[in-house]
Amino acid sequence: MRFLLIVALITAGLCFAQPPAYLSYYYQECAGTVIDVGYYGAPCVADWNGDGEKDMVLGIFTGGNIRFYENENTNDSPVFNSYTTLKADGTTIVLPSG
Ligand SMILES: [Ca+2]
Repeated sequence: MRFLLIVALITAGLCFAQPPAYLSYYYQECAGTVIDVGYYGAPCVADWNGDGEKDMVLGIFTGGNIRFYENENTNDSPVFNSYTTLKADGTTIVLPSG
């Protein structure tokens, strides 16, 4: 009985599952210039400073720094004009790579 229930759930999932929808990509800019950190950039979007607008925190493989880009516009149309490098106790955070 349990086996039939599992088969029925899988079958229903296959029949009604929708294919994933992907948005097209775009290049994010900062002060009118495309942000290019080389290989293995690791972006994360979150309201970092608590003002209600989603910012971007970007880990950079080369050098191991972490940049903070404050969103100066809305969540639907973010604008980044500068960045700061994250620090801990006044010292720039450097993450080792490799
Ligand atoms: Ca914010």
